[in-house]
Amino acid sequence: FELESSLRSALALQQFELHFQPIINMGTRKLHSLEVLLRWRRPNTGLVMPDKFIPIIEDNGLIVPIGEWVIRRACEQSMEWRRQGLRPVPLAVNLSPRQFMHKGLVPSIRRILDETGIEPSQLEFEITETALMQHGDHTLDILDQINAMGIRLSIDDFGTGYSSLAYLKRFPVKKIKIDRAFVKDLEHSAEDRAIVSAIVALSDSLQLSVVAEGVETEGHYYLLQRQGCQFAQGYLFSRPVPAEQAVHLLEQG
Ligand code: G
Ligand code: G
Ligand code: G
Ligand code: MN
Ligand code: NA
Repeated sequence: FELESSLRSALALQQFELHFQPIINMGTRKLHSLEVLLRWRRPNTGLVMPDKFIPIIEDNGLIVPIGEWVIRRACEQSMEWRRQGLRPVPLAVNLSPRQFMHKGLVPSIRRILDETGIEPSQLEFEITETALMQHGDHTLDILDQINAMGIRLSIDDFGTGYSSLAYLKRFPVKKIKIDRAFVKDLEHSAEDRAIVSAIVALSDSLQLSVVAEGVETEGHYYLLQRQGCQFAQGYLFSRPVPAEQAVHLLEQG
C-alpha cells in the first residue's frame, strides 16, 4: 500500500505531532490533565487522524517505535513547559494492545523517564479494557511494573469492551474513563444515565477516579456532576489542540 509505505518513513521525516485535550475537574471547572493524541501531518494531505492510521501501524508493528516516540515526545514536552514556568499537569498517553504486549515497553519507559527527567507522577497511561483482558497474568505483571514506577494507569473507553470486575479489582488502575457512547445521549436516555450512575458507583467503591469522555453540552456536564463524576473531557471545554494552543490552557489553569 501507498499509505503503509508513507507511514514507514513518517517517523524519520518528523511528520508526527502531538495534540492535547484538557481533562477538567468537574468541581472547580479547572484543568486537571491533558490527554495526548497523535496526529500525522502527511504531505499533500494534511492532518491525518489516528483512526485512519493507528489500526495499520498496530497491524504492521510500527506502533512500537511510533508509540515509543509519542511517550518520549510527551515527556520532553512536559519538561519544556515546566522550564517555561507553566503549571505542571499530568499528560495521559494512550497505549494500544500491541504496544502494551511488547516486551520492550517497560525498559523503554524506564529509559525515557531517566533521559527526560520527568516526574513519573506527571505521566499517565490509558489502556482499553480489551487490551487488558487479552493476556491474563502477563498483563498484571506489566501493569504492576508500570505502577511501581509511579505512573498512573487508567482504563480507556470503559464499558465498551469485555470487562471483568474481578480483574478490575486486581489491576493497579487508578482511573476509569467512561466511553463517550454512554455520554452522548445522557439527556434523553434513562438507560445511559443508569449505566453512568453504575460506573460512578463502581469507581467509588473501588476508590478509582472517574472521567467522562465526550462531554459536549452543559446538559451533559450538569447530569454528570449530579451523578458524582469527578472529571470530564470533551468538546465543551476544548477539542484536542496543538502544543502552542495547549500552552494557553496551562496559563489559564
Ligand atoms: O485523536 P482522536 O480523538 O481522533 O483519537 C482516536 C483514537 O486514536 C483514540 O482511540 C485514541 O486512543 C487513539 N490514539 C490517539 N493517539 C494515540 C497514540 O499516541 N497512541 C495510541 N496507541 N493510540 C492513540
Ligand atoms: O483515547 P480515546 O479513544 O478516548 O480518544 C479520544 C477521542 O475522542 C479522540 O478521537 C478525540 O478527538 C475524541 N473526542 C474528544 N472529545 C470528544 C467529544 O466531546 N465528542 C466527540 N464526538 N469526540 C471527542
Ligand atoms: O471558549 P473560551 O475561549 O472562553 O475558552 C477558554 C478556555 O476555557 C479554554 O481553555 C476552554 O477549554 C475553556 N472552557 C471552554 N468552555 C468552558 C466552560 O464552559 N467553562 C470553563 N470554566 N472553561 C471553559
Ligand atoms: Mn484515550
Ligand atoms: Na476513550
